[in-house]
Amino acid sequence: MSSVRTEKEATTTLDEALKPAKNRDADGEPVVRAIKNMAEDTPAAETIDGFHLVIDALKLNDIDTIFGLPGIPITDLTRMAQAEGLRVISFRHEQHAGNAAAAAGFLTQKPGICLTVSAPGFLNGLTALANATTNCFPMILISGSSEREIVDLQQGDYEEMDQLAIAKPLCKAAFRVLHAQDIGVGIARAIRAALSGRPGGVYLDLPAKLFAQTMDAAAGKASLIKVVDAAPRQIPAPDAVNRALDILKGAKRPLILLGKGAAYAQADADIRALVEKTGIPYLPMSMAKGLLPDTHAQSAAAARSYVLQEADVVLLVGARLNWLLSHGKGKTWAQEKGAKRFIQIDIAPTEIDSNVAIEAPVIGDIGSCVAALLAGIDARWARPPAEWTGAIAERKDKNLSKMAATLAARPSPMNFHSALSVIRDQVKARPDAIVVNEGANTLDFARSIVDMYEPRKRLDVGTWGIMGIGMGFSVAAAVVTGKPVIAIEGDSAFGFSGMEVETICRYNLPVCVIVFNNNGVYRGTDVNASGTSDVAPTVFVKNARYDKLMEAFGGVGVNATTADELQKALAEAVASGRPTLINAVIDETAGTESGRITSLNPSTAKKK
Ligand code: FYN
Ligand code: ADP
Repeated sequence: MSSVRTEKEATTTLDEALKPAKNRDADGEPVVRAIKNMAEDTPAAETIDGFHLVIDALKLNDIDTIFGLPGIPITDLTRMAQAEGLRVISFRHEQHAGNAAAAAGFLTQKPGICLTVSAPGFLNGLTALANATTNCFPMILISGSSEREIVDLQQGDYEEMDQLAIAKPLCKAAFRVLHAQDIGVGIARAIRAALSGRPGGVYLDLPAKLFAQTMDAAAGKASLIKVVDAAPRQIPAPDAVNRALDILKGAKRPLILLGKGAAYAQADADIRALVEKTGIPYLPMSMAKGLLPDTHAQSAAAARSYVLQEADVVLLVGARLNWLLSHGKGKTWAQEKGAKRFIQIDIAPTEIDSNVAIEAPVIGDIGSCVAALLAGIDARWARPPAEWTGAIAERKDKNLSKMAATLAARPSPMNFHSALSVIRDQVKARPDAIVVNEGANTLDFARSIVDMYEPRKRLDVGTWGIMGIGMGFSVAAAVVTGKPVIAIEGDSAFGFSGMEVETICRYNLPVCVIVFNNNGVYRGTDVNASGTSDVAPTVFVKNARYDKLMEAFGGVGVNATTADELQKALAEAVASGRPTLINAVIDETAGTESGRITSLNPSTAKKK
């Protein structure tokens, strides 16, 4: 059976399937859908099809939103899911639907669902699935696929591809369901794999034929599984906790490093208590900003280099010693001065010693681990020496006042600092707003300039430093939280997902996109050394009006050439909740190659 025929067959049952009275079983539960054979005078035994088993299995597990893009063979699944009360957010490209699912997973601790068509749609979603896995965000990519018999014999089916095999190395787990009676198990396994242990991405392959399969409705209902305790608490071993406490107690210059795992864990009160009761200075990784307000006296963010070099004991909470932390080695950590001692809280035991020796691993979920450490901190706890906290405060104050002076300037045209100072003030006024941030310079400057005040309010390029998350993350943040979203976008970064402004307008989401327009990647001043008429590879159309894109779909577009114009437009956007795009015109000479990670760029690193 071809996938085209499958969808056609399914469509003949759609009108019937959409009748509300048949959406409930005798108990009024929205669990199974009965489809009757309309060709017969007497109704056949009540049956349920694959479409509805998928929908009901998701609903049974409290999944209320699907991000996706319809097409063969899942078009009817999107329609039926919507008819059954799921929120279906349709995108213009699967990568952004996938990014939305990943962000939703991070924000809610429920796996975000991305639904795509076969082969090309699946591949478009795969980047987001791999990125979610890399970032430890729980999501499930559900893709329709072509017929197994034809794919396996490589006979050239419509959108033929062995999707399961391709997905496997790029996610935590991958499953395929061939029979309607296994849909419940397939979805339960996908949910468990996404949420348990280190969260991540899961692929679920649903061949077209599955959707039209029918089975007895009662048996179908009985086959569904409500997942119990999908992310079980993992209590750390008492000796591991004591080992960590002993090292922490002996520290002269301790530091707590909070990562996005700590933000994901939703153990906000205990994490704050751990920091405040111990009195230890802390450094948030970018997506951990706001776990404690960035203005907190113990934040060492503005003395980053100093604390990384000088700390003698570092407690990592949901942060990996990967490239973002210079692998715990080298100049950044002044390792030549003598070994630093590391304590690491993580749910994944294999993360330990991945880059440097970890003297005290504390394995478990962050909530349980932090609570266990807290239990060992009593009134007799000796706070860190004033010499250490004082030295940090001194460096921090110096950096903060230098930054304050830079932010106060009002150059024309705007530079990154003057534009970001406006956004900083707006976020201070609306600390519940969610900031989405991508780019190179736009990312790096925004990270240190825009203070965050609440947990999980900052979504950015994450572990891979990936461009293209902007509009997908923004849509998810708005849909999942209902809060205003401020997307701070480099002009290059915005280009990866820019078409999704139509999605933002279509669902009338409270998203304000600010494009930092300096006419190119990094900046707009590169020249083509070959003498041909093409512009340099990093240069875009000069003076482009990104605001017109938003206007094209009925949103508000503003061209802001001064900080005052930007401030007014942003305040109006946040107050009104209307989809808005502000084209913030930035000096095209502003911006350095690759922002603050110039050293990773082989040629610029060599020149330095
Ligand atoms: C931080 N700083 C501040 C403040 N906050 N100064 C004043 N005021 C405030 N509020 C200081 C901080 O002490 C550092 O100075 C400096 O600003 C930068 O701090 P940041 O941003 O925290 O850290 P840094 O060194 O830039 O790098 C850390 C990083 C980060 C590697 C974790 O760069 C990062 O997340 N990079 C991701 C980059 C990425 O993915 N790019 C996308 C691809 S772009 P010093 O203490 O003096 O060092 C493709 O080209
Ligand atoms: P950052 O980029 O902010 O440094 P990372 O993504 O590198 O953060 O690290 C997040 C870490 O948090 C991962 O090693 C992951 O295993 C861990 N983690 C995620 N959720 C939990 C949790 N609930 N409990 C314990 N560890 C967690």
